[in-house]
Amino acid sequence: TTNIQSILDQLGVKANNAAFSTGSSWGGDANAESLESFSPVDGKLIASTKVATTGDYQQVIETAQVAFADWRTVPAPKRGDIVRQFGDALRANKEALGTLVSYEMGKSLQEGFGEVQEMIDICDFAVGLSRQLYGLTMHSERPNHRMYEQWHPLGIVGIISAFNFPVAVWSWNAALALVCGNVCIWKPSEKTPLTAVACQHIIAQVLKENEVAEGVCSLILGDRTVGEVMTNDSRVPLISATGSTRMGKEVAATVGARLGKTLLELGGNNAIIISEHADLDMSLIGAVFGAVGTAGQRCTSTRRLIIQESVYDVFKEKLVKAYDQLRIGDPLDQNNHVGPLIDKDAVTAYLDSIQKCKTEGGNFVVEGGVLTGDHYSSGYYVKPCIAEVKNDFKIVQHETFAPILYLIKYKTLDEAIALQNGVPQGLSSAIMTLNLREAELFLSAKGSDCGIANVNIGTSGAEIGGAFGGEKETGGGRESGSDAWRAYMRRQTNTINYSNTLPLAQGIKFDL
Ligand code: UN1
Repeated sequence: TTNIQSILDQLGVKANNAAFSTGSSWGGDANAESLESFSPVDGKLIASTKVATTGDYQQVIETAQVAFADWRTVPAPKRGDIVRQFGDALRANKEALGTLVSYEMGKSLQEGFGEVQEMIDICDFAVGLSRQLYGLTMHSERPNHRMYEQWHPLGIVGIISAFNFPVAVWSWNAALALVCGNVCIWKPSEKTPLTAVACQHIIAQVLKENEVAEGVCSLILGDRTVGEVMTNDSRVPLISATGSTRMGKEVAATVGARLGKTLLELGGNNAIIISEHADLDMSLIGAVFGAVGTAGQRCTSTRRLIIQESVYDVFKEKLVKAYDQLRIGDPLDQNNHVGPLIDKDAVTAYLDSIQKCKTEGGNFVVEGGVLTGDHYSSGYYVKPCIAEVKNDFKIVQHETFAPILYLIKYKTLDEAIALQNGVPQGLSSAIMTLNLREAELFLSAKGSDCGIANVNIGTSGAEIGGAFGGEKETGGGRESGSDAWRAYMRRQTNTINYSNTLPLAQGIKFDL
């Protein structure tokens, strides 16, 4: 078995009064409320930290403001080089950090390592980007004038992350924000504070070696209260938040009221269309990994399968067989496919959704349930289950963060696309087909309305090189690859007159 204590030691994570960090320096009030982190793997207390006070927050924000004044003047490629070193430090700590992610969050070890790999990849991406923060040049309508645009940093970027990707989502934001010249304040999920503490140690060491001042990367621990203080603070021009649609609506309203910027990554209700022209064996892997990977707790998890009627029964049979072979248990044991849910509330939500689905007429072809016994001591291990439903069931319209897969039958592709789009969320989508016409229709303007649309790939496991995010109740934000960096910068249009007269635009005459 994995020695968690030695991993905590390697990552510098220990029980103390820490509630915040501005880099290498840590603080916290011994009398503040404790923030305890229990592992969903075995229910044991891993370590406890403190909840940050408003005073702690003020200290963090003031340090960040001072740091920004300097950091914005560091040439972008130099900032990129520091992010490159952060990527190297992550490579050196991949095994330890990936294991802690697996233990604190409950995802399989492979997925824990995969998450750290995403961090390394975004660092590499950001290094290249640090020399490519391009603006356009335009031709002025006036003689001897030049027009161009440039991109400047925004200032302090507040990052609110969720438990399910406790470290990668922060790094997507931080790596881009940093090369763009911003400073960051990270408020991680209160369910996974220790992986955040570990990341803070890793990045702080790199910043220190490069003599970067305190305040460029800060961490603030606590529950939603501290998050609310940050979203209300006009000294934070951009709030990037990942989590539920309910949380996102609150963040959008608060930040919108002060006309700040938000980057939102909220719920998904992702479907795979399985056509009669699909490679069914390939579809099976995509569907099962999408539905049960991370115990159904990815925002990209596959929640619905929309299956053509002529292959419906065959595919259903394949699914039932595959679910029969799933090994549920300790995620640190690489023989297992599925680990626990994050906590008791998640188990309650899972059971509640199953009940609601049955009440609405859902037919379970693979039954759910909570596992009990020595191997499941935390009480958070549940059985991935499958129900035949109608797309308009209330529960099917809702994102339950658990391994519940819904099956829906269709006749025509138009109908399948309407079903796939017929939910409030719009994150990820996929079609399994070997038919070119079907694939292209699905990707066309008449096709999927999601931010991510795949062909012959499942809904989860997006690469960092593309822009990640979705439409409708998913919040509209785009993170990581492509030109997502623009969200972390402000655009400035510059017009320069090098003539010896002052002609006005639009041909306006104004003589003195
Ligand atoms: C999330 O669930 O919040 O596409 C992020 C994926 C991962 C990221 C998921 N690369 O499944």
